[in-house]
Amino acid sequence: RLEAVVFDLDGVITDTAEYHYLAWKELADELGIPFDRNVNERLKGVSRSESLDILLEKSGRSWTAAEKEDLAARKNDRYRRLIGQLTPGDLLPGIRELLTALCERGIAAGLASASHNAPLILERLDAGSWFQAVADPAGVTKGKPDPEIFLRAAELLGVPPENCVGVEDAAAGIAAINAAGMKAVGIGSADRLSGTDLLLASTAELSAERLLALFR
Ligand code: G16
Ligand code: MG
Repeated sequence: RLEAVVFDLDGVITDTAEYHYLAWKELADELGIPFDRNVNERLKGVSRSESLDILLEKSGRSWTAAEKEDLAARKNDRYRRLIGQLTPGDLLPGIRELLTALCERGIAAGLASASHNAPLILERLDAGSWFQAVADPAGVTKGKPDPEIFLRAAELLGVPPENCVGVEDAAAGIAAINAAGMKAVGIGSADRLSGTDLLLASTAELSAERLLALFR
């Protein structure tokens, strides 16, 4: 029985990847490190510190923990300034309709994002009231593909994972949903995402009916 839907944020609720890219790019340019949208693809769903490690791979030197902390903080300041521009119009297609339909049917919604900025983003999107639980990545020790953040969201919702659907746009996220024992809905194409119970090209194709059908 479908009791709850647990969503990824970036790439599912809204598209913050471009803002992450712009903020990382400005830092990379300052440091003289090559960085482009292809490298940015590797940062999707990956934590801030792991993203920095990927960016610094091409720097040809090693960095102390304190230096890395400073660089990550600089990127985050820029990123937060950029996401300040988000408005409810930046919800991805079909998301408002889906969240409204779930709410009407008494199906809970939870968030399982690696982003420490998720509360600010939900506020900017005016989407906070739709979510009964937002898992805090600060309290999670292992990132996706580990199931921890999805399990944490289900626990906060008080729903067993087998009665949840997880929605993700990244391969590591689909792996995390499967490892959590939830039904996995992928947003994207089959060449990037495998192991989904339902694969949709875009969030516009999501509907409460389609998610309910996974349990029939
Ligand atoms: C998101 C993005 C990642 C980002 C991560 C951490 O994950 O996809 O690119 O590095 O959050 O974000 P922050 O620096 O804001 O803590 P998700 O899980 O929402 O796809
Ligand atoms: Mg994502």
